[in-house]
Amino acid sequence: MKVAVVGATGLVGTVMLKVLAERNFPVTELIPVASAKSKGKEIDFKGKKYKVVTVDEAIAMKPDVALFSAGGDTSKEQAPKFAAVGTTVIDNSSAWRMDPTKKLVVPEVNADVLTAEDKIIANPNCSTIQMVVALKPLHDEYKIKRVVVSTYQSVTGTGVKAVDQLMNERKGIMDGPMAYAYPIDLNVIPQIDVFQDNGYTKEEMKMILETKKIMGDDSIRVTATTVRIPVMGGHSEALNIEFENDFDLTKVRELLAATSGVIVVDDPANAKYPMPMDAHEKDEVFVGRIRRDESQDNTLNMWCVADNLRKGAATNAVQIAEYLVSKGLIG
Ligand code: 2RA
Repeated sequence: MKVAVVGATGLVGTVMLKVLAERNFPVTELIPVASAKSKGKEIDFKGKKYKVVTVDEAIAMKPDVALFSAGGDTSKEQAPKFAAVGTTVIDNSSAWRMDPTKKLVVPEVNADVLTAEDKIIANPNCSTIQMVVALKPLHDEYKIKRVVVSTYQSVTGTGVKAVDQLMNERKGIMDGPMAYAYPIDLNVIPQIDVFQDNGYTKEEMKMILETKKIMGDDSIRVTATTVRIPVMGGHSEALNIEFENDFDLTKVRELLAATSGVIVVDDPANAKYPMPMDAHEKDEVFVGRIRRDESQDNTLNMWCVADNLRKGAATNAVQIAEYLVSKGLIG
């Protein structure tokens, strides 16, 4: 299968290549795509060298599938051109997520919405992906009324410039290039992306709106506070989940443990709970600190951690492609 990775030299694009190789996705020809300034740059994929090409060159090569992580503007402009030559696009930007004609997919939750007609498929926001993987089995069993989520997000979600800012600040270099308005080392920033008129940031609105679409249930009420923290390994989230019905804690743990893509790490007596350093470079969603909210009936508290570059972006996109192949919808 001819596979293009658009944004192949970026943080997520690099992980997409790694995941494609690790999962032995049936790539017969890789087409690494980046901006003109990276044209000709050599990419090593499964022991073979490939040269970076431009978007126009990649379109002319008519890939079977194109994984995009190149920003919303590039996706808006270029994804339809790939689709027009028969390519199935799986886009990691926010460009298409809330488009009513496009599917927004986390395979463990709603892969069944996909059809052969879907030529541009949206990969959800990283902080949304890990949350809905954990919510899905509980929603199916107890029906979720409302979710209150607070996030603790890795600087890798912003990109290389943010990682460099953190590493510089940790070395005492406080006048280097800034990805954020403030120092991030020894600090937290309660703003991810820009503020909307309602006082919420775009990141918070993504979690609120994307969750409803992926879960296929507009009745689920969500509110979010998203926070940037000086961490590398992944995003962490504190979830407070109110159900229509009461639940049994043992059954909750069993449901989560039985869910594909979820690992329960929940042994507080022995200080066992999920942490970014354990989730880093893994593809699962790790849940722990599972406990009843004693302040409100039918309500659960839970802690959820995942590598935002992997399950939160690259791996989810590759899993969508794998699903399409397995159902004969591409290739
Ligand atoms: C972030 N979820 O963490 C956003 C985009 N990756 O910055």
